[in-house]
Amino acid sequence: MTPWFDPSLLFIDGQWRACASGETLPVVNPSNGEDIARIARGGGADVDAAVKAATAALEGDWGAMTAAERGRILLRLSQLVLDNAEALAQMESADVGKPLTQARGDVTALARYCEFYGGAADKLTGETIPFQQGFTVYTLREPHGVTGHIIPWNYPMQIIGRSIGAALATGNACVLKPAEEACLTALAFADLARQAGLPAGALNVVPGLGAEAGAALTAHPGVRHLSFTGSVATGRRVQIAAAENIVPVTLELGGKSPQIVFGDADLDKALPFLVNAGIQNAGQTCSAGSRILVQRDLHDDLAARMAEEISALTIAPAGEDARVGPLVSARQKAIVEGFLEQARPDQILARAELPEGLPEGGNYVAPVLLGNIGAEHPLAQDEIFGPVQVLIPFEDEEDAVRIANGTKFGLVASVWSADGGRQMRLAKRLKAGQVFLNNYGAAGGVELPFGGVGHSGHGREKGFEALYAFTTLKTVAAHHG
Ligand code: TXE
Repeated sequence: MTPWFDPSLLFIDGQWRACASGETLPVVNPSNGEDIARIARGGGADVDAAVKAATAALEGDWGAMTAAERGRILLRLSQLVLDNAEALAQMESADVGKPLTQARGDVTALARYCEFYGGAADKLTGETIPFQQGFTVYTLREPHGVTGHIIPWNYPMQIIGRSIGAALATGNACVLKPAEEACLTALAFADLARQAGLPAGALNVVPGLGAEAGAALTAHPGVRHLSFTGSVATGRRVQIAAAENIVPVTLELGGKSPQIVFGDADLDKALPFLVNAGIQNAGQTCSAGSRILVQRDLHDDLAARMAEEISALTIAPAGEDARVGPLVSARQKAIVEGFLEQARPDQILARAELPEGLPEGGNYVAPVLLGNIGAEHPLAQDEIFGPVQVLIPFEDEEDAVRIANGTKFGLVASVWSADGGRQMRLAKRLKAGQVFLNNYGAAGGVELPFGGVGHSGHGREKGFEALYAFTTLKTVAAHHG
């Protein structure tokens, strides 16, 4: 895996350059702990240069483009992502420890975001508003200006696609701060955007630490919108920084999402989803289905069937493309293991086994199913962000809704039941930004608005909805008598 660009550089104003401090950070392969590259340790001066370049782009070629021209660039970018699919997948897999098949899925999603937003760019319209005699009133959807994007390490390409795709389609100029654990595909994406004809300054990428480059971006007065995906604690800081500059902010902060299984569910159909929603990307998924709520009569049967599935999971270095790879970092592994230390032996219902011969320095955690745990316990309340699910019994519909809604989060939820009326009732009552009926995740659904309530955040990304988030509405009232 050797990138075709120099990953130790920043991408600002359409050019590769060293960061102001000249310092770099290591890129560690999570599968074996080996250093595979260096990235720039960007800081305040670099963020400032990136915001200036973005501002200039808005005043220059980029700002002068029509919506259709912006759309065409995104469509070309989509094709370039597909042309480089295998290189991107290998790069991501080595960088964040994602099994290859899952990394390939992320590439496909990135291309699809560029395609969706490329196609949508010239479909976003304002409206005319009936008003008093002598007036014509209409609305204009305008870009915010310079937008700041702080991206986590769990699905870098997908989150870049949904955030940058929508921002560029609507004519914003972007400054992207990828997570320090996952910068390679962000830089590759910037280079492909350049090849697609994106004018200099419309997309700038400043790798670096959260407390340095990230904080500088959120505090910069030239940034007019912030979008952030990550932890609740950092999201809170981002929102406080946004408040200082009075800018809108979109926050996606993860969850503890319930998958609710009623006694009449089609278990054969549900089972693969129930397990996969917990172990995909080694459980490092904002919308992981980490709480499985099961109607009491079905509890033991489901526990046994899940245990069987979990013990059959394959675990290997990312390049070997098993079902489960390593966690992204030694730090994330320590967080997950810290949670698991809270579980008593009788609360571990099932655990996969780590195979012999895994590389010493890799961050492997065997998937676990927990049970015999009260719904209020931290293991059933907190986002663990590893391959850990908890099975919780419920009595009836009312009880299921109470437990499902009983965390501070509200990102997604699923209902497994044959009863159509119950599906509709729960779809309304569940506290979540997305509800899935007899499925989970809808394969990522680029077209489907996504975001949370409560501590899962606010604002919506994906689908057409993101185009509203990345624009501001101007009302024009013309008096012509
Ligand atoms: O997140 P952070 P971390 C959750 C998950 C995980 C925990 C910790 O529970 O265990 O967060 O992960 C940047 N100003 N999620 O520490 O800190 C940082 O550089 C501005 C859920 O990695 O939130 C990175 O780019 N930016 C989540 C991004 O914020 C700052 C995905 C995310 O890092 C900053 C990831 C600051 N002061 C973790 N500090 C999801 N919703 O999917 C850090 N950053």
